Amino acid sequence: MEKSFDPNSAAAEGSGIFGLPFEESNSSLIYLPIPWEATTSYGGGTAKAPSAIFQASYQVDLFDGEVLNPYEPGLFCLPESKKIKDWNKTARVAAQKVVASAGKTSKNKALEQSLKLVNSLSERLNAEVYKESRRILEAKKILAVIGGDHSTPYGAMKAACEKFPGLGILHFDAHHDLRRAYEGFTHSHASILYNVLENIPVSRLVQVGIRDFCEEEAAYAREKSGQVSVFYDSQIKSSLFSGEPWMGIVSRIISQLPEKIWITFDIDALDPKLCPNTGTPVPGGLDFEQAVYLISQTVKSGRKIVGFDLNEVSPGDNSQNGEWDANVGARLLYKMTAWTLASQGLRPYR
Ligand SMILES: [Mn+2]
Repeated sequence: MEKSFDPNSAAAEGSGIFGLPFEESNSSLIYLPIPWEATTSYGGGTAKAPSAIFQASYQVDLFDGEVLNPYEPGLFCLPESKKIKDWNKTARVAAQKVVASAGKTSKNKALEQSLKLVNSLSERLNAEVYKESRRILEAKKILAVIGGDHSTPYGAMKAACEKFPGLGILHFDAHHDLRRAYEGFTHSHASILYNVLENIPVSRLVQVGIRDFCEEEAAYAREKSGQVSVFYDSQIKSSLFSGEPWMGIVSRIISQLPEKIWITFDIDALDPKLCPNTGTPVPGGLDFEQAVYLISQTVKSGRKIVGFDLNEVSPGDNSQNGEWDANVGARLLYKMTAWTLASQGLRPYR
């Protein structure tokens, strides 16, 4: 770390994420930003999340009351890929046409072409994220993806599962994301965990906060009950309302997790007061401290977080209150970073 760096002062103009002075080479944890929202079906803006979170990260204080100086092992955010930005633009225009047709693309040549284009660009994106993720993991660094919509971390989970066989997924979300090819898009944000379960040999999927889903997704989760555990928001709330402490619910959730985990965090798992501009907000959900407590207890149980992603943060289309979403996103990113480093023995905690 540079001698001039002072963790107590405001972030210097032009400094790295969280106002830090690190380079990729001297960082233990690398953020991979993916400005992609091709298949977003409702509110947009999540492609702008990586840069909005980066800006908002300057406001996050580096001191953490639980994990000692989480920034010390070095945190670095890669620049956004121009290529991915271009793919996103092209895919988004094509996807809008398909979405407008409400999935009725068959027998319409132009729409079929648009759908094909979106699906092939999604595959290219997945390959690119996978390649970058492997590069980071092979350099023995910790990987964290900043989306983008929820389809973005697919390649990262694939790479992480190859490196850490038996990997389990801890999934925060308002949605199951178990749809098969939502609106015709093979790699829809609403299909990410379906695609993971079908194609990546994860040992467990534990979903938390789920409260907006279709019958088919719930049935699929039940079919896979040997591998998938769901903690629906309604069940969580009814346990809380009848007096079970959050600590008890948390330990039931953790008991479903294997030793090594990837966290995939859709910001809409949280109460929408914390993410008003996210693409598909749903009333209810977790509070910030409940989510962080679950993550911290997971680490204290001895489990290891090998990497994580944060997705569906949206600064919104008008900048009026979009800064708030990015602010919450940056704070959650820092908390997940802190506990990931703690779980790997890189930082002491209490
Ligand atoms: Mn999701």
